[in-house]
Parts: sequence; structure tokens; C-alpha cells
Amino acid sequence: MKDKKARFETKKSEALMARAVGLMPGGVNSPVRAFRSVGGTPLFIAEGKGSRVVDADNNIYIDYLGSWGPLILGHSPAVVRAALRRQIERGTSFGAPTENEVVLAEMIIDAVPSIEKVRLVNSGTEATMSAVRLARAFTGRNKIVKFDGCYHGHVDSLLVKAGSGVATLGLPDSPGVASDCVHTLSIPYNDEDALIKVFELHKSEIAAVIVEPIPGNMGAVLPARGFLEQLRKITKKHETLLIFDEVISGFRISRGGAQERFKVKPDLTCLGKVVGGGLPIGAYGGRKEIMKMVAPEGPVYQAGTLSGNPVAVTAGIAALKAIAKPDVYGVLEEKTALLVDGLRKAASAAGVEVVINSIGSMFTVFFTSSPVKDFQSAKTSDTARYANFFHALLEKGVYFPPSQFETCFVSLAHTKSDISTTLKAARTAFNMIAGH
Ligand code: HOZ
Repeated sequence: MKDKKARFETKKSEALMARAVGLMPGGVNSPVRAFRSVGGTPLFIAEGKGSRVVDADNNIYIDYLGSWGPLILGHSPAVVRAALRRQIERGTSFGAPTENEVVLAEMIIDAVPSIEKVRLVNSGTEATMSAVRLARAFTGRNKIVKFDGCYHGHVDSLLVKAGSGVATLGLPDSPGVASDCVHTLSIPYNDEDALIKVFELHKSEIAAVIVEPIPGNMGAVLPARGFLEQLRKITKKHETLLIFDEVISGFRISRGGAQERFKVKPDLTCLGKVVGGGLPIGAYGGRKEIMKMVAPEGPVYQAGTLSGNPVAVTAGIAALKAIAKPDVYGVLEEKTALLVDGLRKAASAAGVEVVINSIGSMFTVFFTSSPVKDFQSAKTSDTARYANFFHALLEKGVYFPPSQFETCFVSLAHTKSDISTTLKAARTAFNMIAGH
């Protein structure tokens, strides 16, 4: 990465956005990155290395977006680059099985406690879509229970009271999915009473409960003590499948994801870009008895030319090998604790009320005084304050997600010096918010 100029100027990003808006809806290929809820022009990223990204105007930022989570090793790690180079020499897509698919499947099954058999797909959305279809086929039931503010990709039946971009833009449930929605029941996260009630009302109709065991799409939210266990208990009792959407928490919270950390085994698990080292991939897997219903072993159809694509699979193997080394998660947590502790102190010194939710290497700064335990409480955060905080950090070279309802991620590439630079920027940002 070359020496970049220090001045904060965004003329090239602005010019690119002016071209983009006429070509793509909102100028982007995914809504949150349009900066709609924080205002201003999205930065067009030209390069990423380690903990940093560089935009089209050559501004450098310490990045806590991390491509929305999968970059545990940071941007463009040498091991992944080398593996990709080797694969690209051999070919990029065959539409036929490869040895590396077997290797990646073995690695996933070895790491994730509940996965006995796995199918690779192309995205987290494809994984949740397929898992829901499979759950319906396995149980012979139709209804799906989800939680308000949890986001499972843009699958029709799961775009109900969803987090991430849907929450960011303050959209009601998306038009165009009405007929499927009648089978989706959304209840508050961490609410055991609501869970009991939904089963009282619909017990024998519920095919599956799908949940982000650690929600990351209403900002980071932690499961209350016993909540995941209660979920497991009630789903087992009613012979409903429990699906963990670990697109964010898989390999991020621990090698075996949230299910390993909380020792709760779902029936099916969905994984995303993390198993491709940040390249486009997804996976769903679970008990053999359920997975054997997937075609061609069983009748539940799901397919794709690029499923198990050799490029993404190769990157995934290299990344997962690198994070299988001892103490990766200890180091990540130490760095995150240092940062989060510093952020809390900086906010308090400036007299700004914040709640910072943090687990593993995930965290979110909410501008509220009440605990954030579900979507309702996440929405008490002052999003205008978040927008000011976001822009103040950006000007100081620190890139947080451009929405209150997303999560910051710390990678192994973040250094102590990155963290102290971030804290210095945060002190300025909090003081600016407090009007000092
Ligand atoms: N839904 C993604 C974050 N949870 C955002 C994807 C993107 O805009 O790139």
C-alpha cells in the first residue's frame, strides 16, 4: 500500500456516486452501503490491506466494517492471496466436483458441533432460503418463527420485521413478498414469554425457528442467559427444527460459532462469507437425518453452477486453516476488550450516554441509556447521534458501519496502535457530539 495523502477529500467518490445513481438502484448493489441513514456520499473503496481500506480519493481508514464480518484475518491476507493465485492458474469454475470442496466440507463439519453433513451454496441468503425449505419438507409444516430485528438475507419468507438494511431504511416489510409472509411469525428477541405464546398458538404448524444466536443486524445484541437453551427446549418439545443463522457468528465468535460458545446445538446451521475467507459463498448443514433429504440424496431440490466454486472454496480453506491456530480467539477478544473499554471511557469523559454491546470481536455503540436486548430497545438509540459519530470518526480515518443497526468487527490485523488511533478519534467524536 503506497503512501497516501492525509487530507479528507471525497471528490472521486462523489463523482463515482454521480455516475452510479443513474446505473444502479440508489447507486449501489446493496442498500446499507448507500449511507442513506448517516447521510453523505458513500466511499468507493479502492484497496484493502490488513486493518486498513483506502478510498478512491486515497484516504486511508482503519476499518471496522470488515466486509460485514468475514475478514477475521483482515483485508487481503497473504495466505489467502497465495491460495487464490494457485487456484486461478488452474481454473475458476468447472460445474463439477473438486477435491477442495471435500476438504472445506471436512473442515466445516470438524469445527461446527451440530453439522454432520453440509451443502455449499453462494451466499448466506441462499443458505437460509434452502434451510427453510428443508425444514418445511422435513417437518411437513409451513410456519416459520423468526425474531424482530434478526436478518437472514433477503429471502421472501424472512423479510418480516428484519434488521440490517430493512431496519436502516426504516422500511415496513418489503412489498412483493406478501403471499409468503402469512407463514412467518416474528416475535421479540430474548422474550421467553413471546416464545411460549407463539408455540401455544401455532405449535403443530411451526416447521422451524430461525435465529441469529448472536444478532448482529440490529447492532450487536447478546442472548440473555438461558434464552438459547429455552429455544432448544421448546423446539425439541414441539418437534420443530431450530435453525441457527451463524452467517455472522460462525467462526467469528469461536471456531464452532455461537453454538460452541453457548453449548446449544441447533438442527440446522447457516454459514456465509466467512467460510470463503470473505469471498462469495454460503453453506447450510446439520443432522444427517435431515440433510439426507437434500437432492440428489433426497427430494428437496437445491442446486447451483457456482455452488462450491473453486475460487471461494480455496480462499475459505486458506482462511479457516489460518484461524484454526491456537489463541486466535483470545487475541481477538483482548483487542476488542481494549477498544470497547476505551470507547466507554471516552464517552463517559465527554458526558455522552452510550450502551456498548460487545461479545467476542463484535461490538456496537448505541446512543441510548437503556440496555439494548432486542430490536425495540435498539431503536431507542439516537440514530442522528450515531450519524454524527460515524462522520466524525470517518474524518479522522476510522471507518465504522454506515448504520446504527450493524456491527463493528475487530480483526487479527488490527494493532494496538490502530486501537489507540481509533480511541483518539472517538474522544474527538464524543466531544463534538457533547458540544464541547
Ligand atoms: N446486510 C449486510 C450487513 N449485515 C450489508 C451488505 C452490504 O451492503 O454489503
